[in-house]
Amino acid sequence: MDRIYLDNNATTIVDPRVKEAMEPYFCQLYGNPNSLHAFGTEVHPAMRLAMDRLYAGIGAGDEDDIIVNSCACEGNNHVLKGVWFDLLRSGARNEILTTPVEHPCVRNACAFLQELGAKVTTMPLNADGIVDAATLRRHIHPERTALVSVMWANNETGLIFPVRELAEVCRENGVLFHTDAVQAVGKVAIDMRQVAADFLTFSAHKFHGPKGIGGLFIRKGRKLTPLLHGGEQMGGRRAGTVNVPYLVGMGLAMEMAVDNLAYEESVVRPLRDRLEDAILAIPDTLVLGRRGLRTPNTILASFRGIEGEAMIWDLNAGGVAASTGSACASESLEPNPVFVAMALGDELAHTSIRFSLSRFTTAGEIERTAQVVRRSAERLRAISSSYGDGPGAGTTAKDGGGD
Ligand code: 7TS
Repeated sequence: MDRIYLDNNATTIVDPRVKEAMEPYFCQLYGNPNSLHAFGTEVHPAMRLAMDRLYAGIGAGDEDDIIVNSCACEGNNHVLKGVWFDLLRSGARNEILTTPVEHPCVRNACAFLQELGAKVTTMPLNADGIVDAATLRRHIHPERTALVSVMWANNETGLIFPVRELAEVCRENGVLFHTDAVQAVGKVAIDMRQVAADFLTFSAHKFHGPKGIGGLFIRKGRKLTPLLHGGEQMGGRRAGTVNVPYLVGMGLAMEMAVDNLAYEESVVRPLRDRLEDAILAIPDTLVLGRRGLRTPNTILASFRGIEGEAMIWDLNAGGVAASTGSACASESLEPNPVFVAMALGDELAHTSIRFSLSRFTTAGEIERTAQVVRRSAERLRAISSSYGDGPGAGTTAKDGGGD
């Protein structure tokens, strides 16, 4: 039985064309691009092409910088800690505004900076599960806020935050704006000529590129203290020999992700909706953020009376790979923070399952997943102590229902 991979928000398969494009740069064109001899210089055209593809992919201007780094965790840490050194630590403007549903690399870096003396304010989500411009306006104080960090699309719900408006509010107030666009690349069009963000992070392995390489957009003229000091790579903004094969792969993956945007809408979104309808046809289920603007590939569902972890194991046995939410927190058995932030209660927060599709997902896989999920929900509820006819019938009386 073929396995079905529906955990694409954790990572994606490397597109075979990307792998093929990377291959010559391991054993044939392996020079250090900083070397002056031919081994070094002969990789320059491929690097330039890859960089051009990154600039085009997010609509960056010639004078903006894109720093190639190791992953989005690095990019996000670079922004937050760089701004700490540049602005926050002097004390005059020492506040970061963020959200309760950022990836742990943002939340934990903020917590670390708080220990050093920064003031971190977490803005509440509105009823639709996002932070809107009105909320930001209520929280922003130009005399004390230095940086606002809000993700473009949430990795658990797929909900899209209004970054264009948020960035405008920041610019009007003279406050820096950072957005973690890891889950947005290849799902929504990104054009930094239209969005007044100062910093944006992305990661190749979320859009069918290799793991271990990412990028950080820095708007023209913005200062940002480096995280890694050393050589003059990336104009001195990020030391370390550039991973040429991975950069070549990330460039092509970015171009393909952008070319694929229409397919995401015309094929992936309807497949996602089909699976979502099948889930909601099961009693006492709900899907978070259904009314909002979402990326085309993500479902965050709750199955009342079923522990998320139990269902993941059961689905896995049935050949379907899903997750309880972010893989970075999946071993902690903590309630899902998105459920907590959306005030859906602790009980439901333990029942979350995330399905995330990609352009490689097929209609046949979705049909089979729908069956596996339905059978799994029936089986697990039959033995659940907190659901319907299970051994502990009647112990909870909470409304589920499709959102
Ligand atoms: N930011 C967001 C929004 C993410 O979803 C992730 C990974 C990261 C940053 C970290 O990216 P990396 O390049 O450092 O790996 N998110 C998930 C997830 O949702 N499940 O597993 C990993």
